[in-house]
Amino acid sequence: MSDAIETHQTELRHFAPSSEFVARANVSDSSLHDAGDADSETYWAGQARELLHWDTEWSKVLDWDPPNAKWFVDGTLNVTYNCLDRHIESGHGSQVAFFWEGEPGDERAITYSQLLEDVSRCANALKELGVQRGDRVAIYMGMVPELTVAMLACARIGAAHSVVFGGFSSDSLRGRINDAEAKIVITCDGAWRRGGVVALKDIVDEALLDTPTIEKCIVLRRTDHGNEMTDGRDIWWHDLVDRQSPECIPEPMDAEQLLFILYTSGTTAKPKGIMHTTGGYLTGVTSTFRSIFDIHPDEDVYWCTADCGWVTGHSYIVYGPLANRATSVLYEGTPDYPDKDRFWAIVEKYAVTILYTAPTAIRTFMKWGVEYPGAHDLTSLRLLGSVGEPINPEAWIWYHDVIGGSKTPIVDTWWQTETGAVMISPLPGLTTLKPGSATFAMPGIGVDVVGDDGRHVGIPGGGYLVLTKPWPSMLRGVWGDPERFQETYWSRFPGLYFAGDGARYDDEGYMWLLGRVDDVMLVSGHNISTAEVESALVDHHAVAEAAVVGVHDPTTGQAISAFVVLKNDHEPSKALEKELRIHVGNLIGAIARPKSILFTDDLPKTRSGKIMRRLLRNVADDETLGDTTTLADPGVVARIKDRYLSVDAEDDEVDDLEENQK
Ligand code: 6R9
Repeated sequence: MSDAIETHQTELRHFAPSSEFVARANVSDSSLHDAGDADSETYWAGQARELLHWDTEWSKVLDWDPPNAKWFVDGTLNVTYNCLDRHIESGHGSQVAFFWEGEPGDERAITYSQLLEDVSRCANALKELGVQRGDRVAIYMGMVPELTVAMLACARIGAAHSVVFGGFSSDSLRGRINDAEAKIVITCDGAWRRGGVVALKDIVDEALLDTPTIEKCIVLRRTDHGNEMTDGRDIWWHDLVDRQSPECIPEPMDAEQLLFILYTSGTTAKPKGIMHTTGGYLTGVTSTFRSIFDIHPDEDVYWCTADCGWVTGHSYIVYGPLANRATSVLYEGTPDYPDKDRFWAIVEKYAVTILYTAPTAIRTFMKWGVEYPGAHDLTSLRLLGSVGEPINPEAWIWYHDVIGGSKTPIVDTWWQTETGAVMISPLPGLTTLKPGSATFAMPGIGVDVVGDDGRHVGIPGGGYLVLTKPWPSMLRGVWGDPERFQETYWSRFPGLYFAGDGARYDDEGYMWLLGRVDDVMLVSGHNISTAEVESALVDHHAVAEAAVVGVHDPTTGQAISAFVVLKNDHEPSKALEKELRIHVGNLIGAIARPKSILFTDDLPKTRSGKIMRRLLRNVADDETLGDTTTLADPGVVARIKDRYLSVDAEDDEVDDLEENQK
């Protein structure tokens, strides 16, 4: 037991950092916060200069023409030089960058020198295929080291990657490829999942039936289960990449060169291509990784359990850790294969010191029971992290006590695909923690909670979370849709970035995140828009109308509950329910399959025809209905409620954690 101070103030336990942790922490005083508060531009310029190598210094730190920002104007740098070459030049080429653990149990230790060679080969291969600076490359792979290699290879030559999570359907992949007008797609023949094969290449083949911009498809052999190769289009990774030179000059890129596009769900059915650029993004992730995860590159083994298909994988598996010369674990598979102790076996095997995972995973582990972590030596762990959704105090305490042996700080990190890097988090050697609170803004970041009028709500007080100043890793826009960028993030409160989350200050000014305030659901921490699932349901020939809401779920945070009106010639049935769930899974991906479907004869709508999702949410959460006076047909909710209560909501096999974890 450490000397963590535990008090019982306002019913909440406070956890101050132990003196042992403070003694060796990268950040143990308020100097970063003070510098960030004093002048955020100077602060970020200092971080950029101190933590990164620039080929050309910038002429101006920030060019801010709201909502458009340019950071480090005229500065040039190469992301992969910063992530790889410079560590080798400083004598750390033989340090392991990734301990990779395949799901079937195979393993590889990849040093910084090897990683640089692999990245250079892949970069040369892309060049051979005609990929140039500014081109887009789609990546659709499982969690194999070559996924990080492919991302870094793009960065080395100034092509933008668009990683599409391997759980998405062929339609979703096609939509993203076409939106970004990608030239190349890189994939695997298959991915291992619970001992079985997900035939990724077959999904790609289907997507590529209608993707006019794709010229080539590079296929990594992973599962070797046999797949079709299309002449002239498909090339095996081993035929193309392995024969390339292991040297590729890291050319300087403009600080505002597009580094990647990553799609995220919004309030309409069409996902948004969030754009991130080179200099500001790398500054943001490098700086936050160092201070939040307290990385000591010669001692720590860091493991972020996310998939590279999500932003957490981009920022805190690839770019932040590598820029800091971290040694990381990369795991291919699910937490319950071959058994429910796989994560803890990995922590023990690699003596992981820092673990970063999601509340949905933690709640699943709680459900599975303490015997699984209990069977392993977890004493190497010294710091735990959480991301993706609010972590409930009960899960926080379990994580702290059972996984962290009651001695590890927990950094609850709030951020978004759009913010690129963490915006709100404790600094583990400085901040006194409260279970369930993400605590305070990061140094140099302006955060506030405002009311409907856009004004600070006061302390204590609740309202909408906003960011008040531009920050280096901020999104530079929505690919191909500047209006949507303005409309979604910058129009609700003029001059402020609207995050779409509710939040409150407690009486000590700690921040508590309350989940989304818009029509975006958070399922296992992933954004899924109600509109996206509704349009997938309506796409089915039997469906006339559909409304979808996120309802509270003890494991996944929210679960998707669908209300469906069938066309006249169709009857509700269990078989149809199943068919609809499969249909949604096929169109979007398994993560978007509704957990429950209720057939109804009508939906609650306002007189202007807007579906009142709030009422459906109340029905699904079994709460009181509140004000129904604006309904066109007030009786409809009561009828739905009667039906809802009489139907045994089938507890189906929605893949809550396994494939969707961030
Ligand atoms: C990094 C990531 C963003 C949304 C965000 C919020 C929720 C993320 C959170 C959290 C409470 C945290 N969220 N971290 N809510 N506490 N520590 O998750 O990006 O996939 O874009 O999701 O996730 O609602 O707005 P992304």
